[in-house]
Amino acid sequence: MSRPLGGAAAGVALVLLAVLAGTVAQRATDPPTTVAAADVAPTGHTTTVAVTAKDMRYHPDTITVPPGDRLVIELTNDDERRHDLVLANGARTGMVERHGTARLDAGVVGATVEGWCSLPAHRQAGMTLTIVTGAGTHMAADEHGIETVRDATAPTTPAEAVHRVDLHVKEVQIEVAPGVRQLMWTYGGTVPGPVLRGRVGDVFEVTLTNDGTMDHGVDFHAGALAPDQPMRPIDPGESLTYRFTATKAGIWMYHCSTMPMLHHIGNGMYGAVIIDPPDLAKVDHEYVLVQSELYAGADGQVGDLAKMQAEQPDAVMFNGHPNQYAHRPLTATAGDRVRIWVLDAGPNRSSSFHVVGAQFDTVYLEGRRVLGPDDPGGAQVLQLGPASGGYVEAVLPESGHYPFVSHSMVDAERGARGVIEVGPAS
Ligand SMILES: [Cu+2]
Repeated sequence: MSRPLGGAAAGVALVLLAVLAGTVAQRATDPPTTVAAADVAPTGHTTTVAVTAKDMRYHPDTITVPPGDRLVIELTNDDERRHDLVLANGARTGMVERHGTARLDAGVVGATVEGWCSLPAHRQAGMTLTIVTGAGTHMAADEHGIETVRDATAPTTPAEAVHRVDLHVKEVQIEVAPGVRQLMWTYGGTVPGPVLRGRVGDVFEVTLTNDGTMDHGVDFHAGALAPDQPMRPIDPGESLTYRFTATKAGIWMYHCSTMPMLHHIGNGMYGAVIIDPPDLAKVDHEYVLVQSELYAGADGQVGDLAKMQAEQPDAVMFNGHPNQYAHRPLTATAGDRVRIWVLDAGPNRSSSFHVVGAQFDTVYLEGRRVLGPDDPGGAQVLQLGPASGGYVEAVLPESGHYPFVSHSMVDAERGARGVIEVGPAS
């Protein structure tokens, strides 16, 4: 009945590896990142789980199986199109017609197994499923698998010309991916930190207070000044005032200024400041996406500096959680003009931001509009290096699901992807 402690610990490690190494991506050919099924003693039990395919999702999309159990998945396709389910261990249902059912024998499960729909683009649109081993059968995770989804809606530009901002450094436990908690260093308790917004000429008076346990600081790219005093690291319990005038438009990064910055940025200390260009038009929907990488340390601990140095992210993500908008899409209506601000916080990876099915007619890159609706050409990506940003606009022509990704596909598979769900025009 009870399992040895080692087994329980391994279970935790499996969950961690599962979600991070394979949120999306594990190819069947990948070397196993977890113990092989053969390493687990079969229990002789079979766990049977009903999974429904609907709206380009599997419900549930995370299944927990006691290690050593045989898993059988009974798949019902309640969608208006064909789907299948393929597992990284080679098991597959074959094509399931609309309103059809299929039974998949996943075998004895001793390690994490990723699954997906093999129809073109379905996996990218969010049809993924993760089987993890652990106590209990049906994991209580809700549909999106993590506790919170960050609202990607851009804040409106406040009327005032002086922005007084209280920014507290907090070292907090965050569920960065389903079942994976990390001790993140944050501005204000979230990763990324709050999105600040103003106009050219505005003054930002930021009071930074260090509520953490080690020294931290801040560097706002949105203002030009001598770094010596405002960017100095401060001890726990200390505060400083960082005052800058936003003289230039753009989406600017802010981040911790304490060495090694790779570790402080890599562990969550970054955010965006939007300074509106003077001629910025109103659009139907305006979103902000901050791309960054996750380098997970041990469960509940800080990020792994060695992985950051080796540039081996466990996940690449928008607004702090891999895949969050694949499961909780951004929304728009057919014919709407959508503007998406994108900042690449890195710390290491570039972004090649693309919306599947859309063509950008407007591109604003690092302080300059490089493409507008009157130009005969269009753009397919917003190309960003670490610590650069801009925005794109597109009119989404008809209702449907438009995935967005970093088109560096390895990063899309690591979690830098989401969906814009476009409803019909009324
Ligand atoms: Cu810091």
